[in-house]
Amino acid sequence: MYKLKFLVSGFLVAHQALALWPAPHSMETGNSHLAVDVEKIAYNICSASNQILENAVKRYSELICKEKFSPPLDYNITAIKTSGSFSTLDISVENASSELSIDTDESYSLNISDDGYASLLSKTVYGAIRGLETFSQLVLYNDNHHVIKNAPVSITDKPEFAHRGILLDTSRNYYSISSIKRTLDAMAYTKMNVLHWHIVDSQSWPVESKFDPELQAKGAYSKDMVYSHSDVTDIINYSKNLGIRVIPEFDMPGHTYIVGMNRPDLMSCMDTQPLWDTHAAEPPSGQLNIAKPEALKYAEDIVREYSELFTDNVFNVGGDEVNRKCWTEDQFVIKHLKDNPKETVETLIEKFYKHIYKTIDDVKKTPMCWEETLLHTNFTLPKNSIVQAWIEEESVPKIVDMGYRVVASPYTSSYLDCGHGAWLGNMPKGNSWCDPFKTWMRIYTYDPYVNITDSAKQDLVIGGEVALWSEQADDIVVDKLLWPRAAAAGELYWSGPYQPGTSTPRDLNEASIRIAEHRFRLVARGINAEPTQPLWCIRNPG
Ligand code: CP6
Repeated sequence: MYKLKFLVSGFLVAHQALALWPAPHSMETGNSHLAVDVEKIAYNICSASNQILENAVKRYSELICKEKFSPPLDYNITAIKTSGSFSTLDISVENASSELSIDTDESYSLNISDDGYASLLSKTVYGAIRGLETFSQLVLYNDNHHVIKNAPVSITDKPEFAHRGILLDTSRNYYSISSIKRTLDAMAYTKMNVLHWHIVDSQSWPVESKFDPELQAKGAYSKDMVYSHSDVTDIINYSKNLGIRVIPEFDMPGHTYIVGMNRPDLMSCMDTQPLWDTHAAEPPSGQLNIAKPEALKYAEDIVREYSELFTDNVFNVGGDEVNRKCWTEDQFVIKHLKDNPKETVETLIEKFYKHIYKTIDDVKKTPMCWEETLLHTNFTLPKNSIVQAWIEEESVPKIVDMGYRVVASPYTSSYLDCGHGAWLGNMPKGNSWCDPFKTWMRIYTYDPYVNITDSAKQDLVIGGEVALWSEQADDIVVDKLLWPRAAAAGELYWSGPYQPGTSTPRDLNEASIRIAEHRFRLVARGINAEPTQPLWCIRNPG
């Protein structure tokens, strides 16, 4: 019964409203269908412009010319009768000079009249990019012709959350630049706007370092598996053209074993490999030795070099899964504490963070970190910090209660890497972190406002991320692990968790048809996204 209802309602909804993903803030549609000669659409920039907007118009006009996307619902529908033709898209932005940041206004309005004329209005070029994506989703292919259905179409749209991200871990396994760019493309198709680049970790250091070239020489898996400074800049520019920010993470003081390949003198507990599980969250164990001033200086050098390379205002210094035992059992730390009886491991941790966050302040960046830095240390985190929750849903209200901005990514609904078993002979059988598998529906139905009723506190929830930790992922499988599940988060954080104007959760049944379509759209655009259901369900409603 349930299935029957869901198929019927999905069918009706998809035909009444156009199947956009993510759902726009508001949309009105009519009954006219317009024929489109995609080669002849006039795209006019009717306002101030810049290179990013011109690039976006060129990109979308080419995409629309190339794409022949038939929504699966239309496969067995005969030719749509058109009553006019589409000719012109006029684009106007209010301010062509605004920067891409957490404060960027991404709102836009798009109106398509039933006589074939459309206007796209936005405050910024990034809003125009979101509107162009919507426009591209309205141009469909039916019976060997392009068509815009249900004109007049009137859309006003804006994101619920400013930060809508994907974490990509390029340390456990390497990702080619082309696979990162393909991922960025898919993010733009889904109106996601932050690549959280977890670039280094204990297992490899795949990025060029100028202050200490031995770091990547000894830390990368191979000399081919290194992002040079110019590769990074290329990826940042590519992202910026899509309206996507790149926030790098240089995780410290834990998750740093690889630094010890080059500078063992700066490290603690590098020698506990058979006992890694008592000294680290995963092998290999090794943390910066926080009792050594040289280690603090080295961490500072990392922040200084990469905060210059990565141009976004936010700089993430990790701080997750720090293991105290790694230091309480370290001979150097033990001696240091004996010689300095006023100090403890906790005061050393505080001193380490003070040094790092002062450096971030010196270089005029906004710090970002994992929740442990705020919740599990005595360090007073600067109030402008952005804290990323991952351990439990309850961390989100805890962080906003303390007055900090939060990015939600509880592992219970945000971790895309899990579900295919333990990855080492000596890891426990099964993995409670990973169960159950995170389906698109589980991701979609997470409520980032859970247990936060105060609207000022809700405003501190600036968005969320899904994470592709890469112990068992690389560029061969990245598309199917990310898509379309990441798109569930794309709509959650763009459209918000509730039906417009209510506190009722979004309708999974209605979303199921649209996400199935979005998956086909991603495939049409070269992303190897996995299907969410048999085609039969879409073609045989009821
Ligand atoms: N690596 C780093 C990881 C994880 C984290 N940090 C992680 C923890 C639990 C799960 C998945 C990933 N692999 N640096 C936690 C933020 Cl289930």
